[in-house]
Amino acid sequence: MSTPIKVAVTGAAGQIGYSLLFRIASGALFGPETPVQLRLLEITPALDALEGVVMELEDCAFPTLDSVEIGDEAEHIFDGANLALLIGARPRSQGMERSDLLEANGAIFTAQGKALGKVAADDVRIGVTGNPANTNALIAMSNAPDIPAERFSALTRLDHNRALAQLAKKAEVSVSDISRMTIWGNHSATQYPDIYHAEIGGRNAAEVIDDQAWIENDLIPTVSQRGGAIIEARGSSSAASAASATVDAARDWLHGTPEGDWASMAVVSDGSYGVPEGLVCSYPVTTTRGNWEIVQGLEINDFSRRMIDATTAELAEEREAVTSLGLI
Ligand code: NAX
Repeated sequence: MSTPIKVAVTGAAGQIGYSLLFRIASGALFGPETPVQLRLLEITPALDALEGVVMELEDCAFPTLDSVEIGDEAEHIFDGANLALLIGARPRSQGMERSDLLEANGAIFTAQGKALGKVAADDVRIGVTGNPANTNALIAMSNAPDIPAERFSALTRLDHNRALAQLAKKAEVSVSDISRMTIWGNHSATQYPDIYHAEIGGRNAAEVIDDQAWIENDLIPTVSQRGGAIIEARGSSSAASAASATVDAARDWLHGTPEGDWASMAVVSDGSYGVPEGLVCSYPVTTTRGNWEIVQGLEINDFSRRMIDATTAELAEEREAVTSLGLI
């Protein structure tokens, strides 16, 4: 067995946590030879429930689970973390304005960004799942100036996986026949699932499908509104699929995207593809050993341009809102 990896998870007693922790503890992220030390952060009232989750983790007797530490103090839980998965966030309650939501989450992600900056391991990578994920990542990143901005990302892998599944169904192929799917922009209703560069068995997916109406009226709304459809059907928001996407995203980030393929990840923009610099925007990226690079040189057609501009305009508005709240 190799040196244990410290994985911090926030919102650990929540729905996503309940799927995610068992995947990580069983070796789905680092394999059967790497022990994992889980460090779980919750708000004080949720610590009792978290104790119950810890009992269940113990009862699984996972050989790869080295230890579990729980608590409600970010600086204690993030101490030495090599990977921090920030899942816990304040959901929008009835009557809450968007600015109230940004402010409530701002308080969480400023504090967690500062704590990570103080105590996380030198090689820490931080993945934000809690919504509004892109802007929460921007807030955490801005409050941890000693951590390189490239170490932060927000989750758009669930949207990516949803788009893969829809395309596979339409083309009557397996998801494993599809490569180079892209989600651009914000993890929100404005996100843009782009299949103009995707490939099915090595052929251009948009050409194979040859149905622009399906792209505009079916694929894009189905993927961007999938979260709402799941809430309606299940009575609560997507959890297992979000946990699975969180594992996929972290695994690819740390271990690399497959040769010839890429992943969608919201990362800090360097201005590529006309996205304003500094926004945390979903891009097609390739990764190797914890580093990512935005895929360059893709031709952007007029339709894609409009879609990318709309979703990045929303990100820019969110940035303005959190700037005026003094959060970044
Ligand atoms: P739950 O409400 O089940 O769990 C959230 C947990 O976070 C709760 O246990 C709560 O006590 C905890 N929490 C709140 N504030 C905290 C803080 N300051 N420190 C530590 N823990 C804190 O939500 P769940 O279904 O697990 O979803 C978690 C987040 O993921 C939500 O913001 C949700 O909107 C977001 N999602 C993001 C997705 C994505 O693709 N980026 C998809 C799924 C999900 O909707």
